[in-house]
Amino acid sequence: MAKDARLIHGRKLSEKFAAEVPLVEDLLNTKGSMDPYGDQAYDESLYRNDNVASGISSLNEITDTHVKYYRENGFLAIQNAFSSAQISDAITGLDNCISGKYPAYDGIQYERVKDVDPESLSFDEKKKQIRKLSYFLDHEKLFQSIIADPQFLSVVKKLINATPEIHGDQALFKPPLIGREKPWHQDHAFFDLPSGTKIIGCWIALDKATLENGCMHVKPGTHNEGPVKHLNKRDWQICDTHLDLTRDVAVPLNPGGLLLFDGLLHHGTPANRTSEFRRSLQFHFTPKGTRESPVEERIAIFGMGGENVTC
Ligand SMILES: O=C(O)CCC(=O)C(=O)O
Repeated sequence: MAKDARLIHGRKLSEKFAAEVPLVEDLLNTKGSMDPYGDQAYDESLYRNDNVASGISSLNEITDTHVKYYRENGFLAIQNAFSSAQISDAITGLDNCISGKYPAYDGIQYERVKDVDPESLSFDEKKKQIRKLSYFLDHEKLFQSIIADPQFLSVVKKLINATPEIHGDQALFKPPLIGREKPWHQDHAFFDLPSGTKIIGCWIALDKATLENGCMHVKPGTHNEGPVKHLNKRDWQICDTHLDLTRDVAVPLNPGGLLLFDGLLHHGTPANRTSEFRRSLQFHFTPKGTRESPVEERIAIFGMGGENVTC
């Protein structure tokens, strides 16, 4: 897959839109990049903990009822989707990418921590400053047991009702104490894909994802309400004052748990202020043969650059 075909958040925008959605421009004197937004204060009531999704217990339990549930709600949680061997391979694969085993690998993005060049730190200290890794599939084979898992792919195929093709690969670290909030958003707002493309996000817990350390929160049914305008605030996000917080459902997962969700579903994660990592993998799939669309189309649908915004 060509690197250009897989966009990460806010990248690859024409100059015209660079002021609205910042490019990850402030590259360090190293191979990594720095989070353009940083850890900003937010209202903690944007995330409720009183509605918690349970989901089904394994990939082979999926029935037509669950497919219907996904279509209506825009998400499905599967508690024991991947084995401990698959999860441990994935963690080793990420460690390999971080340790410099693949000299051409340059997909690390760090949390914005002042005055520290993370590349100068020891392996363990460096890991604690990583926000995310992208584009690792071209370098590391250890993820194959997950992304080529026939049961997993068969569930993805059922849910998007098409042969799936991978569009993006990321690992989201939410490191201890400094892992920042990812405000409410729709993933399609980050991808230059034609309107109406069936995108499915597959979020896989590598550590226990809890209410305390920043598990996923979703708003059931919002995927059926169309694209909404995003603005550039604490991230490329939905306006805080446009959110119906009564619809928030939290999705805690154990390692190996999987959240499948529609590219238009409103979702977000609070910050991690605990002393534990909350690492995850995130893959996006689209129907095979889906082609990119111009960035202008995406901005016309999702972006407003903050005009008439009161939040
Ligand atoms: O894992 C997270 O904290 C947020 C993931 C997410 O929603 C995203 O990157 O689009």
